[in-house]
Amino acid sequence: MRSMKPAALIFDVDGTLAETEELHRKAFNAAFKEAGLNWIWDCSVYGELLRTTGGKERITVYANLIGEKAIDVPTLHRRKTEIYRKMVTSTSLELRPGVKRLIDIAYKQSIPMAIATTTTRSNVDALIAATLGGRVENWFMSVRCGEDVVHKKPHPEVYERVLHDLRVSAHQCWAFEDSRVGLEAALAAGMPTVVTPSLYTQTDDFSGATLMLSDLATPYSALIYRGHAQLHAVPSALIPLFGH
Ligand code: XBP
Ligand code: MG
Repeated sequence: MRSMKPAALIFDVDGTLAETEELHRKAFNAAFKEAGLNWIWDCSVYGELLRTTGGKERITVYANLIGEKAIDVPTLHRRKTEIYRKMVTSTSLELRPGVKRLIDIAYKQSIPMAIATTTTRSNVDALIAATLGGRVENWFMSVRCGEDVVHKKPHPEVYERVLHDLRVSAHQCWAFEDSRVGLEAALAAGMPTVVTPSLYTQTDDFSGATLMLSDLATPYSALIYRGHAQLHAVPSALIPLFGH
């Protein structure tokens, strides 16, 4: 039986903590331009490419798709990461509604928090410094990123690594995700999952999620999903965390 107090809260980053994918897309395009490539990923192309998790993997899939062979993917991606970091620190990026409040409440209640993401670690460092302030380790007891795994989401490896770090059982924790691929990873790791769909994932299939919310600030609101208003009961273990 699930205990009342969650053993840990494990957060995805892109799309869940903040709406970052547009910044990623712009950083990719800027890196392509600098490298003299005539590639422009518009929103619709990027939406398709997001099915591939991980920036290096995404560049490789696209290069294969258009038959471009002579691409130095690691160098191109390194530059994209530098550009993205600068964008994060120079833009007034905000956490999604309710994220800060949830983190503050969990912090005060000494509930361990962690990060399970497919993005690059330095992107996470920059995002946390720009939004929560300070070092990511000040807030999160385990931070596992794209570099830490062989298989990125939807494979559960990144969640399994976090669970191992924290020495907690999957079913006693809660995952927070925004996408189908992320949800699949969390479910495959055995975790109940709260989904807050983001800009690029509004039409994803979220079957299997324990709870779906438009954002973490409005847990009792109706979520309009695929044309239907859905009311969700917040599981009892999470009620103290939403501050209502
Ligand atoms: C989302 C991703 C990432 C970013 C790009 O990660 O798929 O690949 O789009 O980041 P999350 P990199 O698991 O946080 O939703 O270029 O650093 O890979
Ligand atoms: Mg995500």
